[in-house]
Amino acid sequence: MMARKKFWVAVVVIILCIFIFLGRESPQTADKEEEETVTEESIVVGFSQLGAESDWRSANSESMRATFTEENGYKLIFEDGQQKQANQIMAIRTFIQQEVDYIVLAPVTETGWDTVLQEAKDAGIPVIIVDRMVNVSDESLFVCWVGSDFELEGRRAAEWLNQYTQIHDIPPEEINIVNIQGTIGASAQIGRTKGLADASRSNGWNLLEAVPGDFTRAKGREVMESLLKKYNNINVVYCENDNEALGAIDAIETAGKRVGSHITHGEIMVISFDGVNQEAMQHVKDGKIRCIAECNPLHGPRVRTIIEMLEEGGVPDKFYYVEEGMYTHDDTVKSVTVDGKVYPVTVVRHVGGENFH
Ligand code: GYE
Repeated sequence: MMARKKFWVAVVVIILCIFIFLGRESPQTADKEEEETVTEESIVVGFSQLGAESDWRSANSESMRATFTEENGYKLIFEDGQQKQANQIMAIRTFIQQEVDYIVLAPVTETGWDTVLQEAKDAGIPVIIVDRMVNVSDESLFVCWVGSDFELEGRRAAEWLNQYTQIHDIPPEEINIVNIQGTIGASAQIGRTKGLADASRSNGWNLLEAVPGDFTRAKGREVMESLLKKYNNINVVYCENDNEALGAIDAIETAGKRVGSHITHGEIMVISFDGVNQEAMQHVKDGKIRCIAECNPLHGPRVRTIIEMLEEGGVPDKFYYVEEGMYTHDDTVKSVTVDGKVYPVTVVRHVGGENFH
C-alpha cells in the first residue's frame, strides 16, 4: 500500500517537473522575455518631422526610420507635422507626456519654439535639432543641431553662376533672375535667399523678384507661370529646391519657352538645390537644370552618433555642419570658391544610385 502511494506521488512530482520545465523553456516564453528586455532597454526617440513636401524630406524621414530601428536598440515615435508649427508643438508635448528619452525636432520655421522647448528642458528630456535651425533666446534649450549651412549653399550656387557667366562673357546687367523661394521663415529659405540677394547686389545682376514656392513642385509651377506673364526678360530662375525646379520647368515649357544655358538667346537657365530627386538629376545630365547645390538629407546616422555620445556621458558640439558639393551639367566651372574655400563640382554623367553618404 505504502509503496503504491509513493509510486503515485513520484509520478505526480515528475509530471509537475515536466510542466515547470516546459513552461520555462518554451520558445514562446523565451521570445516574450527577449521582447520585454528589448523594449525595456530600447532608447525611445520622439521625432517631430515637419512634413513631406519634397524628395529631400522623404529621404530625410527614411534615414531616421532606417536608423532608429529595434535592431539598433531604439523605439522611434514618428510624427508628421504637415507643415504646421502648431502640430509640431503638439507632438513635442505628447513626447514629453510619454517620457521619451530624446526629442528630435526638424522645425518647419525658425521662430516660436521657446515655450515648448523650455517644457522639454524642464522635463529633463534632451532635444536635438536637425536640418533647419531654431531661433531661441536661450540656446541651452537644445543640446545641439545638425544640418547644412544654407547661406553657404546659396553663395555657392550664386558664385557658380558668376563664374559661368564670366567665362561666357555675359555682362551682369544682362542677367535677369527670379527667385522661387522655399517656405518663408525656414532656415533653408532664409539662407538661400540671402546668398542670392547678396551676390546679386555685389555682382550687379537684376534680381527681378523673389516669391515663395513652398518647396513644392505644384507651387513652383504656379509661381513660375505668373512670373513669366509678368516679366518677358527672365533668363535665370533660382529655385530653392529641386521640386520647385521641376515645377518651374513645366511652366517654362508649357509657355512655349526653352530651358537651357543660352541665356542671351532666349533660354532660361535653371539653378536649384538638393540633388535628391532623380528626375532633377536627369535634368542636370540633360542640361535642363544647369547646376544643383547639394543638400544632404541623411541625418539619421548623425543623430544616432550624437545620442550615443550623450548616452556615454559625452558633450557633443553645439552645431554640426554637413560638408556638401555641387552637381553640374558640364565642367565649364571646375570648382567654386567661397571665402577662400574651394568646393568641388561633380559633373552628372550617370543618374541612379546613391548620391549621399
Ligand atoms: O532643401 C527642401 C526641403 O530644409 C534642407 O527643405 C531642407 C529643405 C530642402 O523641403 O527640399
